Amino acid sequence: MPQVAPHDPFFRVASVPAFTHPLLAGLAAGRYAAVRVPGLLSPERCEEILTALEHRTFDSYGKARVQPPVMRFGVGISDHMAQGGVADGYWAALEGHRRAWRDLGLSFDPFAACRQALGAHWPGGVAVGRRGGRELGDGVAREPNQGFLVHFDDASREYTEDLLDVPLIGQFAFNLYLSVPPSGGETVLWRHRWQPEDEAYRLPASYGYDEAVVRGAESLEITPRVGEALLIDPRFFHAVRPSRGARRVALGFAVGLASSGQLVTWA
Ligand SMILES: O=C(O)CCC(=O)C(=O)O
Ligand SMILES: [Fe+2]
Repeated sequence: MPQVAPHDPFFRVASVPAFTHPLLAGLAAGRYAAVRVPGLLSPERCEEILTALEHRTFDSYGKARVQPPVMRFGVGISDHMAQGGVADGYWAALEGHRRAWRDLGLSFDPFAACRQALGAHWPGGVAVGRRGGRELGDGVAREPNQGFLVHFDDASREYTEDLLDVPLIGQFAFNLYLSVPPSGGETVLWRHRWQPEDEAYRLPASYGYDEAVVRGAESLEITPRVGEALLIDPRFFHAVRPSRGARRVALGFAVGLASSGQLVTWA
């Protein structure tokens, strides 16, 4: 008899018209690995942002840590981590970030629109997270044309103390795709969470791991569409495959489920 790989019925993707209360609760509880909402932003709104970004200079994430390079427009907190906390430079950089996004002259606030859709049905609502009373970054536009290595995101492990003023009881990663390539650019998730033995696979000084870290684990692959929002549980190891033929640009931010019941975002 041929061997059929066992499948976890909860390691699945929901594709739905809206971020409903049960689906967000299900994602936090581990009954889903990801939730996709096609058409969260209209093609016109995506195009408006892309056109505004077209002639802007993107920065790259810290070159030592992020190889192959990932470009971004806006400030991300991962470049400002210091001794398990947040470096002062983050707050200074955020002022430039707010100016840069304001100077795009968009007819709407794209991160506010994403937050609104994310929290529309969530009883506790959604807000940009705070640290020491100060509001964190609202999001970045990211361009991982050469992909993201296999990695996971977990603020509870990355920071010594609570990152935000409210403790988190769950975490998600939010992406809204503005431009996708005709081939490549898939987001891959593995049903594997970090365990101490995995450190043997960490690439030196990098955010990423050798792909052997997820060998044998069940996986699922998502091909993003323009205007679609994807919410994943980022504690599952995940990666983005290299793009071919066009830019892969997404709005992104981290989402925490606070112990207060509110959803809080940061970047
Ligand atoms: O671009 C994506 O689809 C996922 C990027 C990622 O690693 C994240 O959002 O944590
Ligand atoms: Fe990630």
